[in-house]
Amino acid sequence: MNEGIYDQLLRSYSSNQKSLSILIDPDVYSNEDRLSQFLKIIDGNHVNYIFVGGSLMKEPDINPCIQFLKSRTEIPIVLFPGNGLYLSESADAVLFLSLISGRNPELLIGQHVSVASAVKKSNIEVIPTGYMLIDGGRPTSVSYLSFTNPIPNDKPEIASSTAIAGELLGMKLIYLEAGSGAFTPVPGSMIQQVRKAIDIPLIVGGGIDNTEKAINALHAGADMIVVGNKLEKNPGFIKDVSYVLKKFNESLDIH
Ligand code: 1GP
Repeated sequence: MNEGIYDQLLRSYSSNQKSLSILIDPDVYSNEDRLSQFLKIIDGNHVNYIFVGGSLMKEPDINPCIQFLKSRTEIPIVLFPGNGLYLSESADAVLFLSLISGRNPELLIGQHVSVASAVKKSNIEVIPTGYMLIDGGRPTSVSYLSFTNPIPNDKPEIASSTAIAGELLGMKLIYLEAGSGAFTPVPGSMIQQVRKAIDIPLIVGGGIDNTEKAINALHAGADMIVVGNKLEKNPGFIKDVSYVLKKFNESLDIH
């Protein structure tokens, strides 16, 4: 039997091997030409996962996008739904996100109930994920659309307690999110504290738009970093960030 995505994540976590995911918004990469350009850009670089998702889903049928990607790349495709309403069985896994930093019942459990039967019936691997929004220095699409307050970025103890609660509730991943295009990414001190507090893999994303920020997140203990926006503006960034990741893993003696 093939190793599932979560097994891969656990394996990397146990061997302290860091991963890089690229987030693409299907509303931006909305046709085969754009998707082909994207695949050309990442080709030859070290990318572990492609996350697909966005806050506004203008095109609710993401099947064509996922199927196209699956036909052109071996990189696992993971759904990162901005809302609970889209699913593609062609993807390798879906992050079943509960926005545990917020107190909006729809995003804690409500939308999950609406899609639960369909998700359960599908063959897709489901990864329960505690999703935590951290103040990134300005309102982002996620904070606006989710009707939730992000955790202040100078309150690492709130973040770590929230992450522990997520783990105790059975979540298999914790995702610290500063929001796409955040001015400031999740601070290293917060990543460090959350990392120490939990025993499950930790994903960090939002506002990672230069190599220094990527290195900071990795040093602080992120098991995976996610980069989106910056690549839309500067595709060349993929080389820099994937090089940083490779060097980081090599420095930990992992090749
Ligand atoms: C994924 O929202 C992020 O967690 C992506 O953020 O677009 O700022 O890289 P950026």
